[in-house]
Order: sequence, then structure tokens, then C-alpha cells
Amino acid sequence: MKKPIIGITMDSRDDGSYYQLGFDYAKAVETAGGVPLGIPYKVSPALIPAILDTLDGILFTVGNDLDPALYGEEWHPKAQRIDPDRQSFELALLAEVEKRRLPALAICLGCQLFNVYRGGSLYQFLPDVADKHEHRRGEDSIRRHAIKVEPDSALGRMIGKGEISANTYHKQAVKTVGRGLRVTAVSDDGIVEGLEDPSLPLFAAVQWHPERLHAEAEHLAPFRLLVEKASQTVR
Ligand SMILES: [Mn+2]
Repeated sequence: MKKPIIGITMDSRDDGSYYQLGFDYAKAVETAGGVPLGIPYKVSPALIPAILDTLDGILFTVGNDLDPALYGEEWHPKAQRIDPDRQSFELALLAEVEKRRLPALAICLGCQLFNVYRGGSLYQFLPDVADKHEHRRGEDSIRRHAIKVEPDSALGRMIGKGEISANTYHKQAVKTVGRGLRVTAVSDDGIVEGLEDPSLPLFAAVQWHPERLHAEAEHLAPFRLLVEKASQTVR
């Protein structure tokens, strides 16, 4: 059987001129049975339909902070601003992905993107609010916290457990939940760690970084979910 092709969005180095993508995203997709392909964003949005014609599923990845004007706020003093070209490209990409009902998984910034795209808002800097777990302090990949996963969500069914240990490396998180989305995972200090639109074949987002832990079955599960749904759209 032909393996599904999974597009992976890329970030850029903060000094500009170069794309960057952590090795783990493509390796996690490969391990789950998909064929990973990077998607450059410094191209015309007019190419988006042709790009998506080549893909069976898509993975939205990590990056800097979305412009809070998208949800009616000013930049936080500690903001690390996303490249405006990436933001506009990914919003246009997501709109076309949604229109085509293409299976989509989002991680970290991707989770925030899905929520804001649907009209939701974000906590711009978690240390300003309840942050028992210091969600942003996971740079060493060692800091973890427990999350509860909804057993009747697509994510929960694939993980097969109601509670897992997730790594945490984010200073932003979902505040108000966007249209058509349900919360599928939450930390024990009340931070949203997963979202899904159950009306689409797969429109799922996680706030933690399963790509870094994909050697563990419960963290490979989101990628298996993406590859399984993408397999159903292989041409
Ligand atoms: Mn967290």
C-alpha cells in the first residue's frame, strides 16, 4: 500500500534567510508510517492548492508567537514575534486544509494557530496567570506534567489511556476556545493541552511536544492518528 505523504510546516531561524525544522517531526511521521515532506512558507499563497494536491495529511509545527491583534490584543512585552510571512501563509494554508477536509495535526504554535483561526484567544504569557508547572521551562525536554485526555476523542482513543505524562515547552496557551473546537486534553493546573474539531476527518491539536518523545507509544499516538487518517485520503 502507498504510504501517505505528510506535509510539515517549517519555521525560520531568528536571524532570517534560512528555514529550520527540528529533526524529530519528520522522524516521528516516518516512525508512524508516513512520508514526511517540508513545506516552505516564503512562497506565494497562490501555490497552496498545488502544494496540498501533493499531500495526504499535514502537520503544523512549533514557532514564535502569533500577532495578538488576531484576537484583539496588543503585543506582550515578552513576546517573541512570529515572521509575519509565516503567519499569513499558515493561516491561508489552514483555511485550504479545512476546506478540503485534509487530515491535520498541530503541535504547540500549531495548536495556538488552530484556536486563533477559529476565533479563540490565547494567554500570551503563562507566568502572568496560574502556572504551577512552569509550562515554558521544558527546554531540556525533562520537565513534564500530567495531562488528562478525553477518552472519547480521536486523540484519546488512539492514546488508549486517560492520563499520560507530557513534556511542556510553551509560554502561551488557549484562553477562550475557538468555534467548533472541543478540549481533548488538560493539565492538572487547568491549561488546555489538546483541541479537536470532531466534525472533520482529523483536525487535532496538542500543546505539548510528542515529536520529542515519539519513542514512547502514547506520544507516537498523535502521529499514528494523523497517518491513519491520511491513509484514508491516499490517491
Ligand atoms: Mn504544558
